[in-house]
Amino acid sequence: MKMILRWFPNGDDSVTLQQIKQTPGVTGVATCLPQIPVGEVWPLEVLEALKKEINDAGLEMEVIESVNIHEDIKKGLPEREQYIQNYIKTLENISKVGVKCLCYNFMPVIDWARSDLEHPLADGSTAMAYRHEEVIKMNPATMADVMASKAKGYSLPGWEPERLGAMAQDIEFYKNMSTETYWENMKYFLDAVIPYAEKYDIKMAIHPDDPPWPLYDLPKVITNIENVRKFLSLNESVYNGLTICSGSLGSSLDNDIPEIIKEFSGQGRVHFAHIRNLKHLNEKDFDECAHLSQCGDLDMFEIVKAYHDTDYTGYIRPDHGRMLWGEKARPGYGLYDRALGANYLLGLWEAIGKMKK
Ligand SMILES: [Mn+2]
Repeated sequence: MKMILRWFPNGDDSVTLQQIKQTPGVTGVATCLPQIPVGEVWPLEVLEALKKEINDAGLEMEVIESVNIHEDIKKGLPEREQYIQNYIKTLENISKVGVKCLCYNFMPVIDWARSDLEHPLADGSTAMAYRHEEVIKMNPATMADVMASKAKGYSLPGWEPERLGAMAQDIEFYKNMSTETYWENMKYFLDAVIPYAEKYDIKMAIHPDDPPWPLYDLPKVITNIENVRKFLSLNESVYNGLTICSGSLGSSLDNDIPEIIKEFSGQGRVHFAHIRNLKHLNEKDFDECAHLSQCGDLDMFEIVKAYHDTDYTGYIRPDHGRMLWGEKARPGYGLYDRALGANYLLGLWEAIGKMKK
C-alpha cells in the first residue's frame, strides 16, 4: 500500500509539495494536467516537467487523477474514434514518465455534485454537503454557478468551464439514450483502451458515480456492487479496475463498503482507494466529515481491514477534508484535515498489521 495525497499543479493548489512531503507516511501525489482541454493528448514534455517538479520535492508521481473522457465517447458518436486514439496516446505518454495508475470516471455531463461546498459543522469547521431536494431544484447551470462561487478561486475538478457550455444540450441528448446503450459505449471505450493499458502497464481505475443515484435523468452506472460486477465483466483484464471511493459509494446507505472492498480487492481489481467518511441526515442528505469512524457513518477500521485482509498493494489517499484551523483552500482539498486523515488511516493500517503477528 502506498499513501498519497491529491495535488494540483501550476499554482492551482494552496498546498505545496513540501507540505505533502512533510506529512508522515505520504510518499507521492495523484495529479493531473487541468490546462489540457478534455480530449486532447497530454504532451510528453509537459508531463516530464511535472514529474521533475514532483520528484525534486522527494515525492512520486505514479497516479494520475484524472484524464477526463470526452463526452463524444460517452455519447458513442463517430468522433469518439479520434478521442479514443488521443486517450491511448496520453496513456503512452504518462507511461513514459512512470505513471502506474490512472483514475477516471464515466459520469455523463455532470461530475460530482454537492449543494454546498462550505457547510458549517457543529465544531466550527466547514465541509461539503449534499441536500437532495436542493440539488434537484437547481438546474445544472445554477449548480455550476454555486460551485464556482464557493471554490475560493481554485479550479474544481470535473467542473471545468469548457464542459459547462454545452451542459443543457448534453443533458437533452442523454434523455434519448437508454442506460444499456450507455453501458455499451463504456464497453466500446474499454475494449479499445485496455489492451494499451496492458501494453503500457497502467492500471485503469474507474471512480464511482457521485452521488450514486440518477440526477436530471442522466444515466448512472458505477453505483453499487451489482453494477461494479457488471462493469468488471465488460472487460476481464486486471487492467480494467477500480478506484473504490468509500464516500461516493457510501453516500448510498444500501452499499456495504467493507463487503465491496473484500470482493473486488480480493480479485485484484482495486488499484486506488479513496477513503473518507460521511454523516447522513437521512437517506439522501449527508455532510462530509472528518475521517474518524466516530465522526461519521462509515467504520474506518472495517474499511482499512478489508484492504489489509486482501493484501492490497495499490494506492490509498484520504479523500476530501474539512476546512479547519482557518485554512483557505479548494473545497475538500485543504492540507490539515487530509493530513490528519492520512495519518489516521496509516495508524489503522499499522495496528491491523501488528495484530496479525
Ligand atoms: Mn473519491
